[in-house]
Amino acid sequence: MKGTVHYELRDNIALMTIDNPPVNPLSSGVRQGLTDGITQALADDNVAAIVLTGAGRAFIAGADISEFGGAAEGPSLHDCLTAMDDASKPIIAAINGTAFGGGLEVALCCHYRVIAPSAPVGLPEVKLGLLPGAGGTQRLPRLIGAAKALDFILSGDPIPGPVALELGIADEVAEGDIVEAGIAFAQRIVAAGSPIRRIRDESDKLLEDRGNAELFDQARKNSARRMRKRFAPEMIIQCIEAAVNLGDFDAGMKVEGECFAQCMKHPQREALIHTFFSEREVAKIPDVPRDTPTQDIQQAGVIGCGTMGGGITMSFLNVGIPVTVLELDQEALDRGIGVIKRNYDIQVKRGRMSETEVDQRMAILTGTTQYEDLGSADVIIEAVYENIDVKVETFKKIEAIAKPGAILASNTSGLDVDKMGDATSRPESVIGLHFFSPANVMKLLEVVRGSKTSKETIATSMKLGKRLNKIAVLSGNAPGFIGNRMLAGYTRQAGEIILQGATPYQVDNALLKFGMPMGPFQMNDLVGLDLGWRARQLAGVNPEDVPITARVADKLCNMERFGQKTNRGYYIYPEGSRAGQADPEVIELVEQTSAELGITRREIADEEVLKRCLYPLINEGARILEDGIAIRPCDIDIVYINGYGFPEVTGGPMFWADQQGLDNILADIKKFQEEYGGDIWKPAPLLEKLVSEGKTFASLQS
Ligand code: 3H9
Repeated sequence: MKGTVHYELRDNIALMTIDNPPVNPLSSGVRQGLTDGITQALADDNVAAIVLTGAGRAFIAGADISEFGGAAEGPSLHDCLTAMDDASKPIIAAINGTAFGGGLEVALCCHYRVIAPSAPVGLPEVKLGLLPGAGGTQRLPRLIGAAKALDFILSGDPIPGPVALELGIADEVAEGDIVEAGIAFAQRIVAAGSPIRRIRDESDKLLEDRGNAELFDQARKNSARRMRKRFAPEMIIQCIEAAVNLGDFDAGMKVEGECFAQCMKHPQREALIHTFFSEREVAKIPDVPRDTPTQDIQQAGVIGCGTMGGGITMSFLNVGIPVTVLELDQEALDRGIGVIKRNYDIQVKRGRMSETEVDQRMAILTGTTQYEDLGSADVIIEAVYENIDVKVETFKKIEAIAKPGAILASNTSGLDVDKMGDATSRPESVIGLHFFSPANVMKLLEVVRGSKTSKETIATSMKLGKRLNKIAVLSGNAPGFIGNRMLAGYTRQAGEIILQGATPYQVDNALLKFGMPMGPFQMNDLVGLDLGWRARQLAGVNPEDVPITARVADKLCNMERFGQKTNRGYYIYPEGSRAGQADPEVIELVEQTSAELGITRREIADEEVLKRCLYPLINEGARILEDGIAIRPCDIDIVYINGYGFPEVTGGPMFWADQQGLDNILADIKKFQEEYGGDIWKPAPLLEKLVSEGKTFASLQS
């Protein structure tokens, strides 16, 4: 059994300490230990009260989610909690650190709660496609009222100790030694002969909202907006509604049990737990052990203060790392720094940041036009024009001024990191750090290892990613890395489909319904249609050599419709709005382009749109695994969820593919190969192998 609970006597108080490193989830051994400890304390006449705490940095991180779906050993959590709730001696939770999910539910089963100021408490189950299924949906509304419980459980966000006290979740905030504070609290309770407070028996707060249908309607509306396509929020609302309207605790627990079971069976639950573990798995690199030495990053240099450079700079400033940002001339520098300041001011206006915080960030930002000023930086990231010759020249300049051992990074989105490394005499220090736009917001950081990049450089970069509050995923060095290599097929298919009969709006809507935050044409409008058009013009590509899937975009650019930046692209954007409107002129342009190319247009079903856009991701993903560019399928999932908006509730493209059945996907890919031909529909050998062996991508995980 996993985990244990230490039991000791401190005078007349039984101290139980949960020990299941690193974060004390409620694994089988912990449940057993809790049950045994309570039994022992109740049987011992010398024990007047029980104090429960956690060893290390957490109180309890929740149920052990790695146990879900498997055969459960030891006592159930419910039996364990009932024993605590029914105990004839007071139990005091001394919340030393994180109390999440089942961990907070354990604390709510205790009769009193003393909390450390820094200890976060939360019920984050909704983020895993679940609900607090150990009485949380019934006890919390009894303690803090239904409205606050709805907000707390539906957001899943943690709150610190003092806020827990304010809300009524904790009875006391204790500075210093939390165990001593818990014991002192217990002794006071015993000395005063205070009655045991069982939340299950309270109902005053519930009565305030009995029959208040408006409260639950509003919660439904809010969660439909904030948690689009999620199954768990409705289940949570039903449980709290039951707590309020049924009144009887056991009847409410029955509803909670049924709703929890529905969540457990739902594919979203499996997908979201896959995502949770994958986000942690991607940090593990087989040939770069955890104890690989890393460098301390105290100062950063960023080259270029345009959209990407500015966003990267903000990512560092936001975590307190001073940045020197370089631009070619003073005018561009002033403009770039001005944009950074304006972005922060917007945050202040929206109430997300204080003026003081902005001042603190701006105070650690230095602008320069001289490369020498980057000489003391521990990491230098170039965010110059995406062209290999420009990048190589930039790396020569960086190498001339960078201090020995500094990390020399490129923000390239797909160019050869080795070519940049070879432009220097220290390719071991050169690495790709591919941020996603807007870089200060997007969670993904693709870390690209060149063939000579050292393990120290990789380990430092992965650690830096975490410090910047990003999820860093390691990619091999091949054109487009993981994300953009896969994206190429997706956007090309979207381009083909509109020439064959769909409109850009149909394609976008089909993908929106699937759960993408925006469709491929909305994305093109956001990024700017002119990027590809300008690159083709610079390269002198003849109009007849322009790929057919870029023809419509180029025509739009010839009409100066560059996308959102000009308020027109595939969509029309009314002044000041980012919500595009369909434009009949664009449909005409698409139809005209089909005619010019001799393509007969036909009805295309949304299902075909989806398959043709999404299956190239899977097929290319399989090739990326074969080539060793991504370490595991979950690395691809995390790239796609965090960098490209692939719906989190699907678990990412590779996990989703397993759930669809790889045999079904392969059969469709073969059908598309017959119909449309081209490399894109050549089945990846790995996909064929997995199907022939009856295996899934998940089988490659270990
Ligand atoms: C629940 O409670 C349901 C109940 O309501 C009803 C039941 C009937 N289980 O994140 P870290 C592992 S649902 C198993 O890197 P940090 C994690 O995988 C649960 N393992 O550390 C990692 O393993 P490894 C509700 C868990 O300090 C290691 O611990 N609770 C669990 O950055 C360290 O994790 C949650 O949703 C778990 N519950 O952050 C809380 N939690 O080292 C989920 C962690 O092998 N957990 N692990 O990669 C968290 O939010 C963060 O892990 C926490 C620590 C904030 C606790």
